[in-house]
Amino acid sequence: MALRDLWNRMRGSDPAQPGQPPDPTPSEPIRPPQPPPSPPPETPPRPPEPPAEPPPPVEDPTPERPRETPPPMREPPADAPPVELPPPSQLPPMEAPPPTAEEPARQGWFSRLKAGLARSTAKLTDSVTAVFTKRKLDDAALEELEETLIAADLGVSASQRIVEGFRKTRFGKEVTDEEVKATLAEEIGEILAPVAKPLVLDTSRAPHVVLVVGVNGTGKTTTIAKLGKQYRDQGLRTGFVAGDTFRAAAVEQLQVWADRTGARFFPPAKAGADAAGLAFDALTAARSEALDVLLVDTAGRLHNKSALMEELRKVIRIIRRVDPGAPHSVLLVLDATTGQNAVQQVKVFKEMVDVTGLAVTKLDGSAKGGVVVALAQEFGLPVHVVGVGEKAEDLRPFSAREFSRGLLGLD
Ligand SMILES: Nc1nc2c(ncn2[C@@H]2O[C@H](COP(=O)(O)OP(=O)(O)OP(=O)(O)O)[C@@H](O)[C@H]2O)c(=O)[nH]1
Ligand SMILES: [Mg+2]
Repeated sequence: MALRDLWNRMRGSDPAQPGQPPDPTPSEPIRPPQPPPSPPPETPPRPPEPPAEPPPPVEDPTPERPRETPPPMREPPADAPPVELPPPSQLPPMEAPPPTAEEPARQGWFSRLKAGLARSTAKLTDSVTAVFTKRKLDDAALEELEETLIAADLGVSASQRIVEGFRKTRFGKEVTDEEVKATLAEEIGEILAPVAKPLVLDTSRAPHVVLVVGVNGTGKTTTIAKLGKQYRDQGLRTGFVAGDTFRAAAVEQLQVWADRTGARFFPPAKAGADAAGLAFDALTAARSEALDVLLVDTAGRLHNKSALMEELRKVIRIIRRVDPGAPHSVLLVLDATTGQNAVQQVKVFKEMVDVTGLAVTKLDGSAKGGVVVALAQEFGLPVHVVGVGEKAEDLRPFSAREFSRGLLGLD
């Protein structure tokens, strides 16, 4: 398929394209919230104040938006203790029901993950059961297994790899569907293990900047909201930048989440304001306020691929004038309901920006959770989090073992 066609399909201009959700109409808890009738202004008027750093030399042919008076700089208390993140393995990645002990908490998360993956599980295990009810693992059975895996969105390469694993260890033996499921979970777990890496924040960056990118409707803004809530619960000072400046609804959506999560909110001065200029101002302010993490929302839909590419690159170029190491993470958000289309999206975004990790959302609404395996096999990019529901605690850290066992419906 030509790249242009691919892009058109990805950005949803092709009405035949499945899985492209319409512009979200917010309603429920962690669905993009309905803005309150008259949202209280979050950002106080900006007093005139000299910028923390001299304005950067103009480098871009496209004019930046005139720089507004910078946002108010809240001085961090002089005696504020440095915020230290526990090692990633100890991060409580999700809000869970109050645990009475460590194990019940894990079970709570795991059962939510399993429930979220239920549709993917059914698709995969129904076929496995149909093929393997006490059957000899011969060439025909292996071929059927491979077809089942491909149909469950694991991708050709991962499916072949898994089937080869079966061939080496089980060929000629009689197997039951339960044995096949357990072995599948192991094989899938091995593919996923190298990519199961948490999004590690380096708060010494003050702030660690996460640029959140992805096609429209994949869950970027919701993921920012969920992460913001989790970070707040970890005691981190978090900022949201409403870089999808063209859509007032997108800015409002993020504003509501900022209010709810107590995040510092950086809105554009006006609709359609230059996203790079906004990001520059926000990062400048976030540094002077010593925020720990700055989550930058971006537009998913621009009129064409090169416009989106240019906007993302410009945001990166401009924020590097404030912090040459920024963005410290580029999180690509993918919607699992689009199945193999997610694979194409990674290819295209990798061409545009240096994607450092993935968030895969809507696994709960999808029978295509197997695509995570295809992504791991094909790109090896870290999968930081998966979304299995709309509540904050449904954004789960990605664990290879939990995910692979959950996908096969195993405990
Ligand atoms: N079921 C389910 N829905 C989700 C999940 N993540 C996001 N959503 C929903 O997906 C819809 C789109 O989410 P947004 O966060 O607005 O997506 P976006 O990428 O910011 O969209 P644009 O701003 O239009 O580019 C919303 O209705 C979300 O509630 C998830 O893990 N599970
Ligand atoms: Mg959005």
